[in-house]
Amino acid sequence: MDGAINPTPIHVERAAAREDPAANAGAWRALDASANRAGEAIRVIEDTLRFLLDDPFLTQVAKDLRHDLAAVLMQEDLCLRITVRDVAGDVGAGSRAAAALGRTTPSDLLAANAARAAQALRSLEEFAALIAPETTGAFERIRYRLYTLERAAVGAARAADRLAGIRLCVLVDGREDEARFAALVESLFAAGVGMIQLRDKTLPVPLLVGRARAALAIARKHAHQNGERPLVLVNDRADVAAAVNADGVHTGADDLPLPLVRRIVGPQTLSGRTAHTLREAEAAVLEGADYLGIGPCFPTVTKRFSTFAAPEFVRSVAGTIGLPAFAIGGITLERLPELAALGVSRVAVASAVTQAADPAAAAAAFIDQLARREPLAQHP
Ligand code: TZP
Ligand code: MG
Repeated sequence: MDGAINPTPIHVERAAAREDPAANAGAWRALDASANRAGEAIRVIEDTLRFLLDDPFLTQVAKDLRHDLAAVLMQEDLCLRITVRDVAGDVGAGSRAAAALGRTTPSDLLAANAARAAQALRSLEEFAALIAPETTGAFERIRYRLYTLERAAVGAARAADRLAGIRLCVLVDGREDEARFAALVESLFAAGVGMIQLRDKTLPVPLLVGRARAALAIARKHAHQNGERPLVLVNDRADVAAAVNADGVHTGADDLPLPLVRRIVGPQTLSGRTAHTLREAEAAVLEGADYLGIGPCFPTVTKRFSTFAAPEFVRSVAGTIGLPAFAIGGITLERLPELAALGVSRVAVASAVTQAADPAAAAAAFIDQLARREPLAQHP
């Protein structure tokens, strides 16, 4: 029969291409180029996380991805692709998009290289279908892992920027009435507090909304010339945070899962998460948290706990997680050196500030002592 009417079945062509690389040299060359591109792009992501963002955990995630890609590229004779490489004969070699390489920040680098890696992985998937169909699923899985890494990496870069310079978060309850609450918040912002978290487990929601709005109005009055102002976050209630347009929401294991928090508060609002173990901290990073609360470090009057964060846990989060992490629970001025020795540079404090005779002075003392620690790395 005529080949145009009854073409060779695809699976026969694929089998032929697989047995004889030359039979489908174009697909092999596309696969070879895509393999190189994907590996290069993931390497740039890894180096950005490693050298610009100092993020050991996400660097490891990128490295695992790169190694797993290399392992897939060794399967089913895919390493034969090098035999068809023809750099001199590549009609696309040397052409460059006009706006290429106009990258200025770590986020730009991460976004550009994640896009490049995703495109290359999609290309790998399509061309592998012609040569080694068994491997397409593996390329697809790597592409999905890349999307998760991208979200976490871009989020970590953004969080580092947004929380740069903020080392103290003060947890405030609703106080006896809004006037006293407003006076406390006003005095904290005047003392230089850059972040508060409204945490009141007993206040009815309408009153919580009122306190959050009041705090945001006070924060706006404390705007600096560059437009930055103190941040107001809401504990537990993503709905309240979204409704009042708060700067963020802080949740834990008993609250909504992080992806659902994000659905409620949208892309701009900071989403913080409490972690009690390194695994929880890593999961929160991969699920898109903007910062972590780690603890409880010490016994506290504010919340009852049966177990406390081991120093090794605090040290491991401080040493491996690049996302801003606030130690929490029973933290006093006197305990800061002990925490600093574990690598902690940010703390979240309630009673030591809000139950002090002079909360503003207590907050100022925390800010002062935390600022004496080595400055946080500033990203270009
Ligand atoms: N999560 C862990 S400890 C804690 C929370 C909300 C309470 C922190 O308050 P304090 O008074 O600084 O110990
Ligand atoms: Mg909670």
